[in-house]
Amino acid sequence: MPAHPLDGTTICALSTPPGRGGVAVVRVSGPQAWPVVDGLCEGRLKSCPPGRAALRLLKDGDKPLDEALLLPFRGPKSFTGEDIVECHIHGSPFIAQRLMECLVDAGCRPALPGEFTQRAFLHGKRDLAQAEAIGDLIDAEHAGAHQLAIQQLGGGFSDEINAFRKALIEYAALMELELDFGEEDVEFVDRDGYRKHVNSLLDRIAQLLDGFSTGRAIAEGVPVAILGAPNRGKSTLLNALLREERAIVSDTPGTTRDTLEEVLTLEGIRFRFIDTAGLRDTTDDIEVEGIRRAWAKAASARFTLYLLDARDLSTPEGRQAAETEVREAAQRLKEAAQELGEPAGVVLALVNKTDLSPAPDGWCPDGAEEVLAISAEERRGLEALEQRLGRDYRSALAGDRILVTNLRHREALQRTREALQRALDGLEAGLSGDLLAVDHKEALEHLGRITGAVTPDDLLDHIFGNFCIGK
Ligand SMILES: Nc1nc2c(ncn2[C@@H]2O[C@H](COP(=O)(O)OP(=O)(O)OP(=O)(O)O)[C@@H](O)[C@H]2O)c(=O)[nH]1
Ligand SMILES: [Mg+2]
Repeated sequence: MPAHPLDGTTICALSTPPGRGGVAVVRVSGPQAWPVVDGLCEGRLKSCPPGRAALRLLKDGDKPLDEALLLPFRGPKSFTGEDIVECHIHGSPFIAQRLMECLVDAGCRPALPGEFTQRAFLHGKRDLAQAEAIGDLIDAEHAGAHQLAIQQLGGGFSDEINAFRKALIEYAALMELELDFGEEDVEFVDRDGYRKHVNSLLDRIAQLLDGFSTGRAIAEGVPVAILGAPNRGKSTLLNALLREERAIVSDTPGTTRDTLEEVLTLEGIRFRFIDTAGLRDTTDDIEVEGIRRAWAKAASARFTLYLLDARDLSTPEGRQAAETEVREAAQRLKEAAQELGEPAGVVLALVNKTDLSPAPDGWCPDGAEEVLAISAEERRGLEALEQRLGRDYRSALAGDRILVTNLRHREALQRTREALQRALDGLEAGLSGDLLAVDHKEALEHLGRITGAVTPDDLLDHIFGNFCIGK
């Protein structure tokens, strides 16, 4: 069992990555933070004003350990809301380890993962969604993920959830009143007003849930599957996008046998390009499995680049065959996405090898949102392709739009929606206030879990257990 974060202990941790570096930071938080560090610098911390750095000699017994820059804070004006001393030491693994040992000998406890942030939450310095945003911020490896985390840290999402809750709490209070006056058959809740309010809330929740797949794709990398019959140039396209000879290219159909995934960041948006085995009828077991994987990857991708060979499109018959091919592929992907419970991705038809034959003018098969002419081999048309792929994601990030990226938040919103829907159904069915109140309260509880206004026991351990130690 992890120790309770507010058990009165003082915790310490190396907050910078282990190993050699210019500076390392050891953080100490809790009621004994000042006295313990004071003891290591011969009582010379006491005189430091909170929030001001001081250069002090830290001692290991009677031997000097390091010259350190100490940054003390007094709770509640600190990150955790408790007394904190940050010790900026020289980045030697030995000094960091020795300092940690001295702190533990003096009565501190090594912090659990995320425990500083957890204490910040428990002291009301951050709500849960903001605390989670700190974890996302640390994990952000590219501009898109960083921007989403910064936005959530700013508290816009929390403010909105709190506003939802506030209005629902007012209704809950009126429902309670109805219960108190149960015998007298009085209605305090204006049924029409309630219906309107809940409906507008449901609309907004639907918007937030719609944004989830976009937000998630930005945070994790937008999956883009490259699909099509053998020899159309799928692997050549992957290599051209990556500017690297990553996949094997040859004029033997069926060269690529398995899916191959590579990450590429284009103007701040991270993409995961997936090259796949050429689609064709075959009895070769390995190829059959490769093709199955190709469809599976495309089904959950946000984009499918469906490759065609420009030479096949020079005749009406060729174009017709391609139309059938693209339409059937798009239909299959749509059904597969439905089965996964995800929105279908966008299919773009890519007419490749336009260096050998021109792309037909104004031609767009059903099922494809757009046709782009390219030559993977000569790297032509790729800029337009990259622009098209990034367009929606860049605009999603550009506005103030709140994008939900956290699975936990999505689940809470879904449950809120279900409970509110039940409350509305009950209203239509003329259920009494007490029955309405059950679903209404459930909705409130699920909303409350997002910001931490409601926190079941295991929730916090689960969330903060995934954080880094020292944060
Ligand atoms: N002229 C021309 N040739 C291309 C172009 N793109 C690909 N090729 C050639 O087409 C052949 C097949 O290319 P690949 O990239 O291996 O095709 P693939 O779609 O990955 O094929 P499989 O892995 O078998 O499904 C190779 O000889 C490439 O050099 C292009 O834009 N123009
Ligand atoms: Mg290939």
